[in-house]
Amino acid sequence: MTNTVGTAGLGRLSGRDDVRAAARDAMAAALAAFEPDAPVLVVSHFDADGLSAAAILIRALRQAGREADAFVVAKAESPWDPEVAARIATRAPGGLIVADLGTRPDPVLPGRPTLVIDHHVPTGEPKGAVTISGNGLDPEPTTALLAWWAAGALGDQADLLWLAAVGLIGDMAEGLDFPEMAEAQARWGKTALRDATALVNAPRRTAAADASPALRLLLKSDGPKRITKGEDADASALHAAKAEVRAAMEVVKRVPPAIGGDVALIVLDSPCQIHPLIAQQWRGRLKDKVVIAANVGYRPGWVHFAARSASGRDLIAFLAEHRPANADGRYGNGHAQATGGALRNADWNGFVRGLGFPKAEVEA
Ligand SMILES: [Mn+2]
Repeated sequence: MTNTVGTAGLGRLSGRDDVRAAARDAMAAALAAFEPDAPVLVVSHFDADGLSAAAILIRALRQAGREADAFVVAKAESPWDPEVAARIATRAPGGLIVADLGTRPDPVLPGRPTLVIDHHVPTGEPKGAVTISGNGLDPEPTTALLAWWAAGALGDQADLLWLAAVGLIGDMAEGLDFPEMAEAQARWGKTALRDATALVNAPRRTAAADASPALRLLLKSDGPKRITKGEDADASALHAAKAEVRAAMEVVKRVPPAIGGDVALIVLDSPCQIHPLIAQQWRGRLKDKVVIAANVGYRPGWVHFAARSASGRDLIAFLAEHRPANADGRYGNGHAQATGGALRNADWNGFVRGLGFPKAEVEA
């Protein structure tokens, strides 16, 4: 069954209520296809948006009497990696929800009923899945807000709205015109929501990238203050993660960009996922450049990089033009203004030679 409510479906709807109703209907259709007596497995990204989406879905499903569990991808993992998909399969889910991990044509577990919830630029229409894609909507919802809309199929989710706000803030969509954001700010407080988001986003940037304390807090908390003011081991882990990331940023903040044509390249060497933060910082200072922050220390044998631009240029198209032959599904996905990738060292060397930065080659 293919039932896409997304780039084609949602995007054509003009009224906001229609978009919300479409997300609820898609969720109901997906759940109807799931095996009723086996657990629902929510596979999600490990950032604030992905984790909040997972927490919303799991809490709403459990509240409705369904068994539901999480599978959060780890550092440098993708559920489309065969070994990761094999680990997902051992959980024997009756249905799979793939949240904030991209919208791809190939299924994670072929033949298993699947719901895709996502807002990145699709690379195809998921085969045999129900899809809720926010990509192309104006304003564009993040995965957590889409999940909250979808969870409306399971009953009233007013108490979980703060989680949708955490996802919006985490993906820098706080300023978009969503009435849900204003409602969450009024009920739980702007500062508490922002501080909780910063904490929830910290563990995935650390060298170990263990997002499980963040997810546990999102699953059990009644609001952001439980996270910001918490003193248990999970809350302490988030504060320690934030300190680790701050120290790693301190080390690399003076690394100067190399400029070549319309590209600015900053090469870092850190086990922490700080390259997106550095790209974001330089984006504001080099407004006419394609800013690429690359990290040669994130994962042995690979170079991970983040690309940002303030010029409005389509970076997914830019990366497609420079795509190395061996690049896999990690390369050049995401959003037109915020993308990136991961390349094996030898492929990275070809990529930077092509961009005119031979000095940025690494030992292959
Ligand atoms: Mn997201």
